[in-house]
Amino acid sequence: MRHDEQGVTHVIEYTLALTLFILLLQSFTTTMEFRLGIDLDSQDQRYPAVRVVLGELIGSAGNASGIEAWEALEWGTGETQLRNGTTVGLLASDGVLSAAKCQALAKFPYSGLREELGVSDGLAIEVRTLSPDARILFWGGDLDSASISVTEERLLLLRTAEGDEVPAKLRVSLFEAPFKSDTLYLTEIMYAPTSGSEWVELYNPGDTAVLLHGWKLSDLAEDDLIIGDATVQFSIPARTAAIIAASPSIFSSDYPSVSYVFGVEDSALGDGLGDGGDSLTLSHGALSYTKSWEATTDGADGDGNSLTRDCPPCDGWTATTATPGAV
Ligand SMILES: [Ca+2]
Ligand SMILES: [Ca+2]
Repeated sequence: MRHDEQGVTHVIEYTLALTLFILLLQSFTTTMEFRLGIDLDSQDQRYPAVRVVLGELIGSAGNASGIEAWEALEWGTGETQLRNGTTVGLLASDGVLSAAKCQALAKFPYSGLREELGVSDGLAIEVRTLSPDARILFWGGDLDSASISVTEERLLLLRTAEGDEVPAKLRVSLFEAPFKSDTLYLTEIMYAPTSGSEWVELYNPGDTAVLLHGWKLSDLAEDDLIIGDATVQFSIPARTAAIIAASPSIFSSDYPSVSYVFGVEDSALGDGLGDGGDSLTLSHGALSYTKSWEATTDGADGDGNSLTRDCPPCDGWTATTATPGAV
């Protein structure tokens, strides 16, 4: 009997030892997978990638189709892009960051520049002066909502508009986060102009340019896609207001100082914005915002005023002096 009991004990001990061994092996394997997983993860790929982006941004003076003063160019869609053998060198000029080029970056649409730089992650670019500690430029996606981010910094000189050179920091981040949807606000409606063209104002509050492809204006009768002249870039730069006019040429001759003027598919916003009252919707895919008015209660009914939104995201609208292109 004792012999059998010993045998059972040995079997139990053996089983326990085997179980322990398998558990240890499993946990070791899991750890290895975890470690290998981290090594192969895109997180680690971001470290070299962010250095490549930094190098691209400051690696040369930049040259677009032979035009070196490209900071004056528009960067929506169109022929003038950085590809096809041209160098990126977006922010540098003679090895020094250029304030003008930093400003010009606000005209670059988000997807366009990421494509130029070969980035599939979220991308943010920031330039700060060191003393005083002040932000000169922020371009890119919403870093605050990033779950993972990799940042690389470089100390450089920034040449200001006045020609001074001050110490600054260029910071590039690649991150994983839901992309901030490109959002435009309807901010002003001239539905009953005393003369000239009906127009509406759209404002881009973001840090990157918004491409206008697929954005639509609709009144109660008709939908119109926003369209651009083939000779102009089809985007609204960061923190800029643009005008969509029934007749862009008439609007531009009335307001020559407004830089960003686009039209719609035909020569009317909807079927023409009703002078007595109407409803206007700005939409893109699932995004949609509608403003309705009655001339008798809301005003701006042919007296020279326009309906102006109290602030870009505000609910309130006021009949007041028209300020096309300014928010
Ligand atoms: Ca009208
Ligand atoms: Ca305005």
